[in-house]
Amino acid sequence: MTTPDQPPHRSGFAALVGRPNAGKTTLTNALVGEKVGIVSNRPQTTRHAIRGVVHKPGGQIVLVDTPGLHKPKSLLGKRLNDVVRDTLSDVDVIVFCIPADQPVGTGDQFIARQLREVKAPIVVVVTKTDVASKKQVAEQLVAASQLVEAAEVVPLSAVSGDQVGLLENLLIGLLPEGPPLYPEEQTTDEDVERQIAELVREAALEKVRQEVPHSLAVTVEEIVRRPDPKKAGSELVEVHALLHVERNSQKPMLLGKGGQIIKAIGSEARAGMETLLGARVHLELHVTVLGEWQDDPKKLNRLGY
Ligand SMILES: Nc1nc2c(ncn2[C@@H]2O[C@H](COP(=O)(O)OP(=O)(O)OP(=O)(O)O)[C@@H](O)[C@H]2O)c(=O)[nH]1
Ligand SMILES: [Mg+2]
Repeated sequence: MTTPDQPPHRSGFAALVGRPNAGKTTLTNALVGEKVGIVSNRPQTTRHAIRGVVHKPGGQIVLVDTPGLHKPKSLLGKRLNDVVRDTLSDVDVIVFCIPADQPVGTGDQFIARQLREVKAPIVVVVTKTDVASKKQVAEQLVAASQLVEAAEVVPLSAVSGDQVGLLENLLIGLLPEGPPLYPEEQTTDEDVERQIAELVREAALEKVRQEVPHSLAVTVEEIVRRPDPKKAGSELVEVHALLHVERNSQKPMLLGKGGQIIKAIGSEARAGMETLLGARVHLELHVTVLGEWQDDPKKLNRLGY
């Protein structure tokens, strides 16, 4: 119920779009206050639309983090762009992310053109202000405003948190009146299996040579939960995951000398899983070759893309 001195509750969907590496997922995680999506300095880290829910007394924002829009070089790339386009037609607000530390370029113009057909209001966010000079940020704000007709332009840093709260209030103000769409305790609709697979991919992305990240996909083959023999009343979760690469030559790049790299991937991913599950995790990783899967519709379907 609303009273005259209490503004109405608002709720709806806000899609984050921008070129690969713009900081969309980092911003999503900062707004939600929890890790809902994986982050890396490699482009095309995010490969599906991820919902993250922001709960505030005055409103609820359902963020939809999307893959970076780019000129596709493979069937996977085309599918990723389709995920973004499907999302755009169905949200109340668009958050167009443009990094402060990189010049506005053809990639941003390509996205701006896609946004011309969208009816929802656009908030332009200049991201990563913590690593840009004041002058750079000011210039970027001007360049960004010229790209699209924006309802608002906000410079912020998801890493330092500067202006993130301001964006949150602004987004709530742009949503329609309505009750919460998700229950208070829910922060994402990602299922545990996918989150586990993503943690493995995240741990791998920055540990391998440049060519591997694009060719890497992770599937979870089995999750077994049993009582933890070392801790009464707790669970021990056994996870079997497969890391798929496209070529035989990429296998040793992922394994490393004496298995060093895969070991490091395993221990980082396991730590993330233990935080996620609140239980001890035993993680088994295997590397396998799935030839040229990025351009094979059947293989893409099998991998969930
Ligand atoms: N310094 C700084 N780095 C940031 C900030 N936001 C993101 N980054 C870094 O930028 C890189 C890309 O961040 P992501 O959040 O994965 O970018 P994304 O737009 O989701 O990328 P894709 O999923 O590939 O489209 C990572 O190395 C982040 O740590 C920020 O506010 N400040
Ligand atoms: Mg991302």
